[in-house]
Amino acid sequence: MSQNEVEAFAEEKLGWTGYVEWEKYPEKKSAATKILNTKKFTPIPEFQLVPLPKTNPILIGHRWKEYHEALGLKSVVDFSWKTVLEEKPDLLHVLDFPYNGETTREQLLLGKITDNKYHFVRNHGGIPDIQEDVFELEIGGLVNKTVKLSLKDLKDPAKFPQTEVTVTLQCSGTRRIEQIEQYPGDGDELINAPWGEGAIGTAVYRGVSLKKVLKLACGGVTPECKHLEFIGADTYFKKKNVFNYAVSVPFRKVRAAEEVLLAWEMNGQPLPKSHGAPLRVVVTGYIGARSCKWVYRINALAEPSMGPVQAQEYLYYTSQIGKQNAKYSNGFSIQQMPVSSAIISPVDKKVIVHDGKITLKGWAYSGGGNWVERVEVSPDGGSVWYAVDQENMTEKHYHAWRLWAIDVPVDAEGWLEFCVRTWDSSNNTEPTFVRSSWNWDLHVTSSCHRIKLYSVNRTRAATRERLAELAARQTEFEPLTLPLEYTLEGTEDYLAACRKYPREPVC
Ligand SMILES: Nc1nc2c(c(=O)[nH]1)N[C@H]1C(S)=C(S)[C@@H](COP(=O)(O)O)O[C@H]1N2
Ligand SMILES: [Mo]
Repeated sequence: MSQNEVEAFAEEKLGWTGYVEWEKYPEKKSAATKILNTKKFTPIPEFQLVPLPKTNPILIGHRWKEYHEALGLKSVVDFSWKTVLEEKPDLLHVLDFPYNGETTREQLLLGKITDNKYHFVRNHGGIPDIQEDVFELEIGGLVNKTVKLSLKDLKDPAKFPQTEVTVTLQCSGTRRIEQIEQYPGDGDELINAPWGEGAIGTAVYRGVSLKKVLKLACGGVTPECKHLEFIGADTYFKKKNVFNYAVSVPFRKVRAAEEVLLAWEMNGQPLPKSHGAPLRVVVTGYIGARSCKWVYRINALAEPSMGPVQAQEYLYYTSQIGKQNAKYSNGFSIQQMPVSSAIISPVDKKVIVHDGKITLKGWAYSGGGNWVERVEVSPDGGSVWYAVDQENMTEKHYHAWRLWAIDVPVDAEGWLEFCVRTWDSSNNTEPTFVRSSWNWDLHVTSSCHRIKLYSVNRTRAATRERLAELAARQTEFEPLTLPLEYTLEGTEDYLAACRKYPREPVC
């Protein structure tokens, strides 16, 4: 690439490192496409039909790093990783670039509010580095007055009333690994991250209501306005085309004052860079994708955004749709998050030695303005259900999850399947099996979360005896699959038992 071409994609403004404006310059977009079409890139990796590597980071985003490098944006890749190591050293690094980091089980259960250090991150591109004092938000399109607002303006309580809302953000890819394990689907160019149960987190966001900003700064929107589009400063690639991240939500949603915020503070701290500093959108009850980070422009539109993240992704297909017939128009656009839950402790395949009760813990959440009313756990795959006591659930919020814990009565021994289901304030509950709601893009895995535990019930005499024997021999029960080193029964006992109840029937 010539020096001129690299310079063509220079950063837009001083103090806005890592931000290249694409949406305003169609010629610049086609110049970038031309360059991308002349290059070869590392193929999209297979990660569904083969076991995931046991490395950390788990997956490496070679292709997206190369896309950035091809346009002279390698420094964005480097800055992103440096920021991750500073802000998120303890997450599970599911994909190194664009960065996708998952909250661990231990971190998830620490409390109702997720520490900023532990809150998951989902990126579609690099992390921009924008100075707060030069930052401006532009609001245009179908508004009565186009405006540019500095962060100082937005933060001035005399101009806009401020608000704090406790919000759970959930990526619609949360628990995707369960779909992948049963039936692989679209891998995506970006890599549809193989998330477990930790692409969810809860924080208190401080900011201003978008409804009020539109009213006070723009004199409202025009009657044709149906969607509000949010543009983020990161660069996004789709089939060799280049964009800024763009999504939209209906104006109906924005009209609820506490439901769409422009936020600069997270849990009492300045918004971290990985979460969208200096300003992000927070859309309550919607899939995480709509909560645009590094938002610098808002467009009032007559129709949903044509950005690929809005128009071509986050689509929910029927199980009849797949690689053979998927289009952008034949899946519906996922906006509100349905009710879902997960068992976080114990982990799948664990041996539990107990006295008739097993403790389970996890999260439960519902979007779309619904809240969690009841969490139920089954120790037998879904026939018998026990409800979690209200006192063992965190407080109810309109827009946040509830953490829960329960001691489930368990008499049976051996492998048992436990599952959880949640009922929300509209009496919605979860599909029974992964299969019931598998979809090609592997979104919204909201079916009952299932784990298998090996139950060893000490209240049973034979089990108590075996455990006492093991203790006397200073031998551990686990690993489960390792055979006992000593004989299971003496010859005399064996013969006595078999003679009392002979193995052969009588004639
Ligand atoms: N600008 C921009 N905003 C974005 C994204 C992105 O890649 N770029 N990712 C979205 C997705 S898919 C999710 S799930 C949430 C995650 O928010 P978090 O990283 O703050 O947890 O951010 C959303 N906002
Ligand atoms: Mo997401």
